[in-house]
Amino acid sequence: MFCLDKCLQSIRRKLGMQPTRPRGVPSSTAGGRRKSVFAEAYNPEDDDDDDTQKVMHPKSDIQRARLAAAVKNIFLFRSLDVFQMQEVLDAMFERKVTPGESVIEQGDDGDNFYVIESGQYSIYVQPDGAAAPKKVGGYDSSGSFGELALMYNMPRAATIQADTNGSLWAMDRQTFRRIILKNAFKKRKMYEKLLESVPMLKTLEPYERMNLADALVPQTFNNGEIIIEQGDDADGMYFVEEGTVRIMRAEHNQEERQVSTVTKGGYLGELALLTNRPRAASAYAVGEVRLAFLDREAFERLLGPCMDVMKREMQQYEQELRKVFGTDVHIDDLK
Ligand code: 1OR
Repeated sequence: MFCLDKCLQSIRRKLGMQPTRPRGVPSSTAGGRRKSVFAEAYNPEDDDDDDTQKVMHPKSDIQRARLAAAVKNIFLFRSLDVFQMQEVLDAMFERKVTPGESVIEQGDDGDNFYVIESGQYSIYVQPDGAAAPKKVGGYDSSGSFGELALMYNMPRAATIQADTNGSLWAMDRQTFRRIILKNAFKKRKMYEKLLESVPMLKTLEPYERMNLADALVPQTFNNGEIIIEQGDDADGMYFVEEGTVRIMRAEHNQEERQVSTVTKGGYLGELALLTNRPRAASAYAVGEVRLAFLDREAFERLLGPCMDVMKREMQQYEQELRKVFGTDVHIDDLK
């Protein structure tokens, strides 16, 4: 069982959100519309798929192909099995937007979740007491939004406005909660502690850390197993959830030597992504190791704010390498 109410309240607090009100009680009136907040508690254990009416929006083959392409890189869809994916695609419907159109208004109740097929969108947030909304970001032809209100039963946290013509795929609240929420909630809970314990990720907003949790994939390795092989092309990076990883490097085809170890809260595999070079060292599990894998595309999309920290830490690698190999080793020359 999840400690659900407590968990949700703590997540809302971290996001700086208002607490939920009982059903039907009006919430803030940003945007001038009447709003109420649904306060039904979510309990994944109570979910029963069988007696729920499945939503079906018929689509042409072309529309279906466009939709499948749009959802391909959506992190929240990653842990769905083929049947769940089928149901989700059936339930989604297209919404065309024009410049200036407001898709979501901060403070409203959550109705749909949206996946972007095309178009540019701005994100505005008006903090409590602020005179006007402030632009905090945007989307360009990809990504998704509108999950927070549906996930945590709170009013819309931001306003999303279309800046150009565009096409969105929407999913109703019930389908989102029945299929997507169950998986995503477990994952966000599972990775919440890990992501809070990684010092580098302190530079991320709580909201950005949650997106990161959606993108992570759990992996386990047994004692001695190779995680990364020196010279390989890089496909992603890892965060250490549990256990120790030994980093070994061979200079000029000689025997491997240990250059460092990485433990809980640390990370590895980012260097090749940052330098666009092959793996500079190998990594082995010491005992059983639990890792969270982040692929290259998600790394580029989500870890922008951490780049400076990672680059600073790269210089430490040079010092470690010099200690082990005694030569003047530069990260940029590593092969
Ligand atoms: P929602 O259902 O609350 C508005 O409806 C959506 O905007 C929200 O779900 C998110 O999908 C999306 N903080 C909160 N919501 C955001 C943010 C955001 N960015 C996009 N959304 N912040 C921007 C972080 C870069 C934090 C601002 C302090």
